[in-house]
Amino acid sequence: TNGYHTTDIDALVIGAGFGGIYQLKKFRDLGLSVKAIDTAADVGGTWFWNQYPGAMSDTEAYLYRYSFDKDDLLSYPWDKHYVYQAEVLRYLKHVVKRHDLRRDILFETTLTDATWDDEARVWAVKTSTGVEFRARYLVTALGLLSKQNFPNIQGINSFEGEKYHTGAWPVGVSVKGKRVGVIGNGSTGVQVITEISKDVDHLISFQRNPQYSVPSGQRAVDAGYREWVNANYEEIWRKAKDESKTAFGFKENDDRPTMSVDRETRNELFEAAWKKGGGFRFMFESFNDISTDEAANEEAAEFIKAKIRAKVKDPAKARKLMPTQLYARRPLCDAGYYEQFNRPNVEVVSLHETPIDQITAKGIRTLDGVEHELDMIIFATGFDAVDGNYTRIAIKGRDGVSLKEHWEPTGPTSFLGLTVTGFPNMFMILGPNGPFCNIPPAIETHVEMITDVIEAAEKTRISEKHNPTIEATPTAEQGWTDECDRVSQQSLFRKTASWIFGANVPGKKQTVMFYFGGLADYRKKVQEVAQSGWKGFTIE
Ligand code: FAD
Ligand code: NA7
Repeated sequence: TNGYHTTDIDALVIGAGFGGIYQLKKFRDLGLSVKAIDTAADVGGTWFWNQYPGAMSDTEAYLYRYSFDKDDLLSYPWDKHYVYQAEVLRYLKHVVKRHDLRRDILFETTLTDATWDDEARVWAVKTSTGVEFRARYLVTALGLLSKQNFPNIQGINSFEGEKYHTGAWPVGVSVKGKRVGVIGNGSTGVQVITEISKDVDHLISFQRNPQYSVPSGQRAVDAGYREWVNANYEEIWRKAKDESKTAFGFKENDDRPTMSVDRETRNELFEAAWKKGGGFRFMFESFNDISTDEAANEEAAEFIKAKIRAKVKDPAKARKLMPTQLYARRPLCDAGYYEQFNRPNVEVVSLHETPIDQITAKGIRTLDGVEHELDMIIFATGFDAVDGNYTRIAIKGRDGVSLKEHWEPTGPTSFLGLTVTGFPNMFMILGPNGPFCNIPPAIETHVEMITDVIEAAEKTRISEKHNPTIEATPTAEQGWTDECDRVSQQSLFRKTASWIFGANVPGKKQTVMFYFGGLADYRKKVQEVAQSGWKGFTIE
């Protein structure tokens, strides 16, 4: 009647990245009728969209994957310590094939509008292709780093060359022999600059705030290492999930403050971490207070700055690459980033010294009047993170209140990063205030909890006319929001503007977006909720 073709199903999953793929499988295992949809033309999520040169995971390969499929863990090959985009995409396609999931995924299909029907107790979900799903359960795996952030720079549309956002990188673009400008130098900017500098004619990195980056330690995997991983995989995952905060494959130091050792020892420990490689490792393995104590933070920052000074030969370039903020964003690592600036064809423009005036037909003009002529502009300007994909679509819960309206007064809130009061039977994978850590095990934790609570509710379903509802209580949502706020109080990340606290997009509310207590503690809380008979939820 409304022009839509209606399909009744038990569960609908939005998104076909790491989160959606696993949720689809779990629903199918539960015996529910289920479909997944994605705007993208194939599976992969992040790894479908981010095909820019150099795109790579900075979680080590052995932990940047699912843990649920034991046989696959032991047999699926990876030949480097960090996996590049193409390999992660290949892996996710392999998982989809292995579990025969593709037949239930609709691509190039976007959720535009979802409304809770309180009488029928179903979600009415409209899509861009004219299909309306009526689903008893709705799981949104929309991605926390998925909605691209384009800066609002004057003249952006007048540029006559090529322009791309790294998060929507078209396949087949070549930078060879071109004059390329890169705006942004976070994780993505660092990766793209490191990869393309050798190929371009000329590269200009436009940097607002220079970042701290440490070596990744990328290298080939030898057979002995892989054997060791395979022999210890169970234990490796147990430690990552249940004993670690970041789940990056090392034990965070819980009891050694930076200033508890003398300068020489301190530098030895920094040097050892630098040699091992890995951004999270550098920040969290040697000392317990780099991200919470300003004096400690400064010690780590000074160590990295000395490395930058030593690596970058031209003092003028080195000065522009020198960070001025706290070392308190998602820690970066690279495979030779600073070294690229020793190439004569690679320049850095400090946007603090010479801000962008406007983008012109020919390139980028800075306020000193210089017009930097370019063939291509790469926007490595990040994402409207965490809630960006939620607030741009119309999701309406009980009484017609939208998620956007629910979140407007306070910033995005949830119970456990999973559910929101007033939105029954809707679950987010890595919604606001989920754990801040390596993502695949966080996703598995979410998917498994969602599946378990739905399984419990399904047992109460007495007839087809009585659809159960699961809803977070207002007290539970408020309690979790307060807890996330409390736990993040000490973090220096909170004092440094970045996507982690919603501070990278102009006009966006700055607020707590993650649980900073670590994955192990998070999983304990989830287990307590399950064991208590789903305290915090009302199941009817
Ligand atoms: P995504 O992979 O983002 O998938 C979400 C999907 O939902 C997308 O395909 C999107 O098209 C779809 N979608 C969104 N809205 C709609 C809609 N309305 N209708 C239909 N479909 C929709 N994490 C780590 O832990 N370690 C790393 O090393 C790491 N490296 C990263 C590097 C890059 C360059 C980026 C961008 C992210 C990285 N991440 C990393 C984070 C990464 O996003 C997660 O690890 C993981 O891939 C997220 O999976 P997901 O399924 O939750 O979301
Ligand atoms: P980030 O970390 O948000 O970095 C974005 C970069 O873009 C950063 O250097 C920003 O400068 C810069 N930026 C953003 N807007 C502008 C404008 N208007 N002008 C100039 N420069 C701008 O995104 P990434 O994609 O690198 O990484 C996001 C996550 O994805 C990462 O943590 C991994 O988990 C994967 P700023 O520093 O804010 O001054």
